[in-house]
Amino acid sequence: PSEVKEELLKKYPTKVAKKRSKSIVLNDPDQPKEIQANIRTVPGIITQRGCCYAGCKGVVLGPTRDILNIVHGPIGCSYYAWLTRRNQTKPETAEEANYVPYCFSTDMQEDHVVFGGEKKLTKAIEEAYEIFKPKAIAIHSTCPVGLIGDDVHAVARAMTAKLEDCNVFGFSCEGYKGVSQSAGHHIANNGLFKHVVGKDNTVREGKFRINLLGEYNIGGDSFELERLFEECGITLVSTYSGNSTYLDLMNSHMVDLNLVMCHRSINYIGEMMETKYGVPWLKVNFIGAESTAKSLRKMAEYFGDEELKAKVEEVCERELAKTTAALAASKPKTEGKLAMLFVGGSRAHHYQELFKELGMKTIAAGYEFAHRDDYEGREIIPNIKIDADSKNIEELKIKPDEELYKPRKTAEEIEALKAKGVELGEYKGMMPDMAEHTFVIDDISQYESEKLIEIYKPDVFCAGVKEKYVIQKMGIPLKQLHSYDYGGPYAGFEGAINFYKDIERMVSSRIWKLIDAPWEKAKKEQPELTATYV
Ligand code: CFM
Ligand code: HCA
Repeated sequence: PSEVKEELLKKYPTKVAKKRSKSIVLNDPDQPKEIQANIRTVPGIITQRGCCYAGCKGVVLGPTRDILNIVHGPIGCSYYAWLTRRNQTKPETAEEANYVPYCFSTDMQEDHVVFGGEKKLTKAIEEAYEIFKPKAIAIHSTCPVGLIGDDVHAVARAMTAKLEDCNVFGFSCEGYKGVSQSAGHHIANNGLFKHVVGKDNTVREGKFRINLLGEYNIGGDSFELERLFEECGITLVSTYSGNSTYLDLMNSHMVDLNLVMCHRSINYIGEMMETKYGVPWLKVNFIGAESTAKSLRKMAEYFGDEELKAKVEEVCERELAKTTAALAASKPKTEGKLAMLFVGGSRAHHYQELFKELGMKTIAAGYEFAHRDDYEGREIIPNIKIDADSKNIEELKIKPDEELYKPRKTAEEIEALKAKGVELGEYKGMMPDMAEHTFVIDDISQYESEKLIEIYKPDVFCAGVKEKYVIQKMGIPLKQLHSYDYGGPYAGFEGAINFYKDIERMVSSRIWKLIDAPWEKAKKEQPELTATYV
């Protein structure tokens, strides 16, 4: 494996190789576990990353159906992100507001860049309000807005004062803020916490009230989880933010537990809600049948109610019988195969569970933009160096709420839960779950991906749409773990069954090996050209 690392770095200029070297770690008990993450990509390298605006508007805010998201910027920023993330939503009545299918943009032009875009933004808000009468409007700034200095927050304040019963708030989530989507998550978390959470203090019905943080309903994942909570007798107040509504988010501090799926994108809300209101959070993983059962059981243990525990047990046993049968059908074809996973910030960890169930080994994995704690565990947070790029992102100072702060568990109860394996406010990261002698690579480049593929010839490579076609042309099936390639859901028990079937098909097909990539074809047909063109 150390030769593999050398091979990945060999072609880089010395300085680049030195830098990339710290982001490529062999998961080995004798090697230091520290990985370099959340730093700028070397210019010129083909990265998988997106931008801050994508993390704020596309990821965190986008899935809430009745917050009207206006993108302040050139039309391309909005158009490119229009419905591409596959976050589904299901209004409860035909009349209920749903802005998810729409694309709202100020369509900034050159003269706005020269003379300012605040007037145009004000007009866009007025127009949207006139037509839709939304309860909330969020403004998302893209790169030029920050460069020319439009004050979207002043516009938002003025419009909140002017419009009747409409909360307008802005996000300074210009694409270049921070080094990746991750900055946008943080900005979105801060904005939601400042402008939305805590605005509705109604105590909702239900004995066991929770939120599900960091689950965005891609391909219908949240629907499957909602089904499970309902069957177990759990009241889901809000999901952040799959299939969510503005009202649910405003009420979300009134729960007794936050479950955290995607730690990277939403841990800030979990932490802030705990500090201000006393709601603890529990890391879960609903990807994989066994992980789903384990997560549900932990949740039941947290509430400690015997009836709930029995109900959860009943649901798990019934569902596990189905997933076990499905697995028995797929596993003979998947067992022993190799997978590589390079996705944003959580799925590269969570989906290893599904591959384990299929008997497949994850030989290399990494995140596009996660931080060291998502790799190494939260205990290293105090050791993370805060660089200038991170300092750029506001850290909210949160204090306990004078009326509503109420710790949900005593210190003794928290200790007792820990002894039972239910550790609150903890995430141990991806590395401890990976096998020895596997590679962990942060912000992998296209070049490094290609080298890894040449060396290991994995049976499936998991990444996004930018990687998909290049890698398939290398003869390797690529499973999109962002959009699910138009499939899913993959969460929960039903999701596991869908995943087993889809992966079984992908690793059994020889189609990609039978097709020559255009450059291979050219080499065969006109060998004399290869020196120049290939
Ligand atoms: Fe969390 Fe996500 Fe992910 Fe993410 Fe994303 Fe996504 Fe992703 Mo694409 S919130 S970090 S910023 S699990 S959009 S639903 S698939 S990169 S691994
Ligand atoms: C984003 C969204 C994305 C992109 C997916 C991809 C998603 O980061 O802006 O690269 O295929 O999940 O839609 O991560």
